[in-house]
Amino acid sequence: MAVERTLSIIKPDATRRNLTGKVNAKFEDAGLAIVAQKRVQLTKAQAEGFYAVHAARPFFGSLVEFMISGPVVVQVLEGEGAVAKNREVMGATNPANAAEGTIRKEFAESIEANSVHGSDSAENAAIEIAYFFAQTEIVG
Ligand code: RTP
Ligand code: MG
Repeated sequence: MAVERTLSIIKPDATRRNLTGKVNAKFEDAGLAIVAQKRVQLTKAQAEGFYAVHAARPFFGSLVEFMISGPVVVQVLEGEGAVAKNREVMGATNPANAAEGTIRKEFAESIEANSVHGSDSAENAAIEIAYFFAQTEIVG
């Protein structure tokens, strides 16, 4: 499998509880390297733009408000099959359905406040990485 990059976001419920290091340990233990990382307060426009694909969903407004409720850590993860591997480490969207040992099983508070985001395809990963990072900020 090829080396890939994926976009990860540590969400406000996790930064609020000082879980950035514990989440990062899960990624690194799984063989994902953190090749770019920054802590930012998203604006409403940035959050709406990032989640534009979900604009018609009933949870969109609530999701945007949640994502701007505190700082997030945006990061680029790199490794063999990074997109799928990251989603495996994250666990199911709803923590009630997440497997043992996954980030969402251990840390998520709810289906919305579920601690992490991860790109769902290599194509979307490239778009999402470019949304937050300049190429010069990614050091593999
Ligand atoms: P993500 O995009 O954050 O990695 O999560 P995902 O693919 O597992 O979930 P997705 O379906 O893309 O939904 C994006 C985020 O919206 C929130 N959500 N709330 N209230 C609800 O029913 C609901 N469903 C989804 C979650 O924060 C989810 O991660
Ligand atoms: Mg998604």
